[in-house]
Amino acid sequence: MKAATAFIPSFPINVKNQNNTSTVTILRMKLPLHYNQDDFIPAYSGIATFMGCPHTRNVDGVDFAVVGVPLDSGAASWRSGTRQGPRAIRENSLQIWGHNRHLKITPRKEFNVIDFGDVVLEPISLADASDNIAATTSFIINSGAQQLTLGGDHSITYPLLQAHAEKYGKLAVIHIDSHTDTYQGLGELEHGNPFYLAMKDGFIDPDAYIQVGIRGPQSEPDEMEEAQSIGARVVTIEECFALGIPKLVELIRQHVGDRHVYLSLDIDGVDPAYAPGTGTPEVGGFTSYQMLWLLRGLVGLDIVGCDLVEVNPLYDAGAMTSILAANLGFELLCLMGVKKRGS
Ligand SMILES: [Mn+2]
Repeated sequence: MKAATAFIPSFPINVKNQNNTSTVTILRMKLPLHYNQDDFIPAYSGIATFMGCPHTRNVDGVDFAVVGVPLDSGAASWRSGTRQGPRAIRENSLQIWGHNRHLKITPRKEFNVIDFGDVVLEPISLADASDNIAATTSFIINSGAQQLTLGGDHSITYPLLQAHAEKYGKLAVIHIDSHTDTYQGLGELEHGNPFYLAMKDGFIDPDAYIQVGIRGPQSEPDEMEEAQSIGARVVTIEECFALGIPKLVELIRQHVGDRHVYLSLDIDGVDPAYAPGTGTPEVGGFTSYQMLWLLRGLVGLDIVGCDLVEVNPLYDAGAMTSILAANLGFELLCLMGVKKRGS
């Protein structure tokens, strides 16, 4: 578990001019960023990877791989644009210097963390896109790395669960969202039914699936019952706020226990006052501060993989949603890091 290999040449560099007659020395910044001793460039400079992690497809010896899935499912129900999500999150992650004071971890210092880049997708075939997401994820996690996936709309969680269930067996799932995404009448995979299909296909342990933050006008009166009928413990936003974050965290922890957990975070679980850049915003949700503490409260759980979906930069304001998403992604990385470290 040593720091990732440099992708920036060592400094100082001597550069010859065209006639090979003289050299100029390029100096580096005096302090490294992102806890990477090779990362001597300003955060606003260079090509944006998640938290400045080296971009590589080589997963040998990698502890954590950040993977983008730039996808709008064809049946996106309202505002499309989540295909722009991974790039916006990466760009706004560069200000995250690297140490988590609350979880007491510095992931890039303690682990080999890479930005794998994006899954290669077929935009005109959701089925092909889904297959590619599952295959790429299997390639990464079967190497021993754990994956943090940046979406993309919520349809991507189906192949992500598929790949993780192939490795770990039926998964406990913590699903933070304003919508149940267990709609049964939609037919083929899209962003309203990934958890229904994943449950039907045996990827989720029905005794350990919890939905957190559910709210909004419903399309049918029995939406909650529909989710409950496949085993979901539906925690509405009213119940979340009545409990408060510490007791909510306790409820979630008890529901998943010591099983392998997959955590899926839809940014629309956060109130659109804090995260307007999303496809189907629902008012009356978590604040960004509550969401940070909800995640931190899950420390110690055996979280084997995570995704953060539905960021839509086209409807963002001042990049506030992407900045929040980048920070939530950092918290997810830290949760997995603390578990992997052993405390
Ligand atoms: Mn969702």
